[in-house]
Amino acid sequence: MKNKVHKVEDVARGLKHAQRVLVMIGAGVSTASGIPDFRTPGSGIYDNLQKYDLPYPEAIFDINYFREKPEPFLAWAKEFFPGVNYKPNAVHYFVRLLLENKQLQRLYTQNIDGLEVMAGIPEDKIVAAHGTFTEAACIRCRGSAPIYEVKEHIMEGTIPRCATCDGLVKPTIVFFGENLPERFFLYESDVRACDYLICMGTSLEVWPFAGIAEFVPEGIPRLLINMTAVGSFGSRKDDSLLLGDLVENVTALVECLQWKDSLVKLCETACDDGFVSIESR
Ligand code: CNA
Repeated sequence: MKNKVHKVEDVARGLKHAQRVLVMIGAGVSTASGIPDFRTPGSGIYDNLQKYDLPYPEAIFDINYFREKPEPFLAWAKEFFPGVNYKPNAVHYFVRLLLENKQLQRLYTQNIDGLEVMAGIPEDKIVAAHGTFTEAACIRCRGSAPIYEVKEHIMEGTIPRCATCDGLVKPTIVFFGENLPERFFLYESDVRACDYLICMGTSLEVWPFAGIAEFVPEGIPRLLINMTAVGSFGSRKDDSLLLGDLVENVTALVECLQWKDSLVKLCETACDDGFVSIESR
């Protein structure tokens, strides 16, 4: 594994020539925006769920548990409802720069925070594999419900219910036990078409999302930028790993690609009170 941990300059040299970059990301990409991930010891959501008295951590996003006890998820959603407190960070804008450089084939995200769209990446370039907070539906009759009403309930601490059948309503983010959106299966052609894969900020514990990295054919360079090594990264000849803090590694990579000024400009557009720009890190 050690020999797979690359120098950022070498990674930049390879990435520069890529024309169809597939990017897959997880919750670690948004921690620099202030949204905790799932599994980082200490700060991750799973280590901070005692107040919800869950039988097991994943229960907060489990459809069967939600059916019985929606309150823990609704309390979490009140705190982390997208667009209320959070802004994209340098990692989201790095993907935007790949787009502007005409290198981005597609961005597959497990995140439900919508920060990719806020960073200016068009929706046809994004596959929100675990859904988003932009729509809501009844979990019993499947009828759609206005997301703004559901949001009002969440913010007021009341339980949203279906106007038709009185079933529970939730944002259409994908819970454990639910199917992924059909659009996710675009990955079958995307993995065959890409000439480079970048995977960032995910433990690769959740399937089938994690499988995208496996289905990329041998011989296609795969780059992992994450705190720790995950999945099978490091097992292939063409793998490289940049381990440690994502914003630091991405900023260093962007500098090598000579995109630093553009990144700073983009970050400044998101910058107002409370947002930490890359210049101040
Ligand atoms: P995870 O299992 O919590 O893994 C996160 C990974 O990111 C870990 O390997 C961390 O080491 C790494 N990481 C965290 N912070 C940093 C950092 N600053 N620098 C480098 N690496 C870092 O999260 P996954 O996304 O893999 O799990 C899949 C779940 C998480 C999906 O279903 C999401 O819906 C769900 N989730 C999403 C959000 C969000 O939308 N922002 C937040 C929390 C959970």
